[in-house]
Amino acid sequence: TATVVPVIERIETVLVDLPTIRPHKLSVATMNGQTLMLVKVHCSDGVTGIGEGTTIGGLAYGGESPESMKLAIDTYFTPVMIGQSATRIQAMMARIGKMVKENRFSKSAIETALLDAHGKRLGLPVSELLGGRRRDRLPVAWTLASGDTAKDIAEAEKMLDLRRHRIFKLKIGAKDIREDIAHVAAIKQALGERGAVRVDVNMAWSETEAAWGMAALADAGCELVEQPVASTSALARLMRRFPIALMADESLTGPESAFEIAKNSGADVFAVKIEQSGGLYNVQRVAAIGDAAGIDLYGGTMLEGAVGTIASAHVFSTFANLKWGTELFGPLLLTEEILRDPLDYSDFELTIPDGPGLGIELDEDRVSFFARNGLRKTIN
Ligand code: MUC
Ligand code: MG
Repeated sequence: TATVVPVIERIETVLVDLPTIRPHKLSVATMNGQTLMLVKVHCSDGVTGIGEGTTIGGLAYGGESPESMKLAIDTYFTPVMIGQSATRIQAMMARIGKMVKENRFSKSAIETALLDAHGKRLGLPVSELLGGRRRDRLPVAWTLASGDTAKDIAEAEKMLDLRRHRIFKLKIGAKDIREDIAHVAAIKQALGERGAVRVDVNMAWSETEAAWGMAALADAGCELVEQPVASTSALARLMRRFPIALMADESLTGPESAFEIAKNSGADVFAVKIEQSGGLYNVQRVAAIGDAAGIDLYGGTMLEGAVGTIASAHVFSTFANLKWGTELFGPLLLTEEILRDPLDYSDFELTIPDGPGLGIELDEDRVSFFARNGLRKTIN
């Protein structure tokens, strides 16, 4: 008998607004909360997959917002997907790509939901659909971004005591460069060898500021600087001039940009993100380019909630090399738990779930409770 291929029947989206544990201050925006755009893909075999999209500070970071992702999926993705095979995920992403040119974050959310559904259908974790995990746990960095040096030191000490994090990423670039360097130096001095210190400038510096700043950061004991400048050619010019690793983040928007950066020797490290790359398969393409070019990998975040974080964890677990660990702490920045069973963050690492699909289950009551007004009915 012929196999009956499950098809996509229905797609739902919802915005979920959650508070953060404290204001999160980046050079581009201060976040007091995070909005999760959750998507559910219902298939004809009764299987449902979940995906998530987030941004940082609404439209402050890039071209998509949670609201625009919802609109794009409801209006443009859904008609292209309904009635199509639920199991041919790469063909589906190519089909969507023809109708939707940009919208990488929305594509990541949809691809996550398709992979979650397919994993549930086959009884396999998403990591196994992607070639198989090489590790069950991932080191997780914490971002210090309260805007206050003493508060940041106290927060880092707490994380060390809890054995939750020992890699700290400091958000700088909003203040005067000398003040920022003094802030980094004070934190590194307080932590010593107990904690690694890295910084993310989120493109705030000019090339001259970056040249001065990178030398000073290296002296302060900072081991890595993330996207000090916006321009990719400036990044390339800053390479190898200072004893500090240079990481590309905003410049890395998928395989094509990965290839360009690699070709121009434009980074020591890639901050790989499922949303920036436009999905999990694209993340694997970016990782392959990094590996081929001798560029180290780091598992980045768009401060996703549990769904996007665990989708990221599954694909990062398949990397051959993950030299700089991950920053998959997004759920820990939120005051509210939306999973039935909370994630396991312990001993400085996150455990990647081993159940089918993403291996997590939403607490639907809590999701409905925090759903944006008027949309509460659409998720179930
Ligand atoms: C970014 O630019 O890397 C990741 C951690 C964090 O605190 O903000 C992000 C975004
Ligand atoms: Mg960054």
